[in-house]
Amino acid sequence: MLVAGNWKMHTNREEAIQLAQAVVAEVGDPGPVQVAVCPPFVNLEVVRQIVEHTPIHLGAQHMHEEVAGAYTGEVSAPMLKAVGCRYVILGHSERRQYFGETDAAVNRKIKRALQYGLIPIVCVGETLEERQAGKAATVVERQVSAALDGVALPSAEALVIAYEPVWAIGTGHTATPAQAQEMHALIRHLLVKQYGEEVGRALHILYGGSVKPSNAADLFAQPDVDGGLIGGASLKAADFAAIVQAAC
Ligand code: G2H
Repeated sequence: MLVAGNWKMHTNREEAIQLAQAVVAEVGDPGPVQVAVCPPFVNLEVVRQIVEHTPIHLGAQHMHEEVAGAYTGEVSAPMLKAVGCRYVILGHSERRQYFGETDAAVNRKIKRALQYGLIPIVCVGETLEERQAGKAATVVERQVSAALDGVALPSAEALVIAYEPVWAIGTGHTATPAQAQEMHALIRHLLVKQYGEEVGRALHILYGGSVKPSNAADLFAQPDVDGGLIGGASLKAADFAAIVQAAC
């Protein structure tokens, strides 16, 4: 199980310090559950100082596919690695929607992240329009296949998929456990096809989209749901800790 908090564009420096300290205190020892927080770039360093030597891992929300160069405003895989990141979220629907991130770009970023020993948390998910048109499975299948095209994995721990239906993100409308399981099973099938039974079954598939303490346990109880990518609820340490607890 893996529970990762995506802080998005929230927390100034002081708020990030306080939230990270509270997460460390509230989560305590999560046992076998892996836990990560993904603050904004500018707060990675202060959060690293708080979470290092604790069970909480550090992740970033985005990265550029090139290693260095004239890309104003961007941050690269070796930079994230050097600041202590273990994870990097790639292809979040907000990046796809507002910043034009394509399946092909996500694919290149995954390869770069793996090259630098970062674990990509690769987000996929359909929009409401696509779901209503009966295209949810086709869209997710396309996103997963394109993202993983030519991607070799050294182990099942090297990469994570997050299924985040766009209609459930920050809207309060969570997918039902059955809806989540249906899509996770499809993703599992694709992973097994590409990486074989052992790795395909062991890869983590997270659910994301309005996960809260009240719905986490039911979602995590689904056979192919291996944890969650948590947005809004990760900004309250007690809620985040309760969600981690639901994964234990
Ligand atoms: C989906 C999720 C975290 P929220 O974006 O990635 O956000 O939990 O606020 O829906």
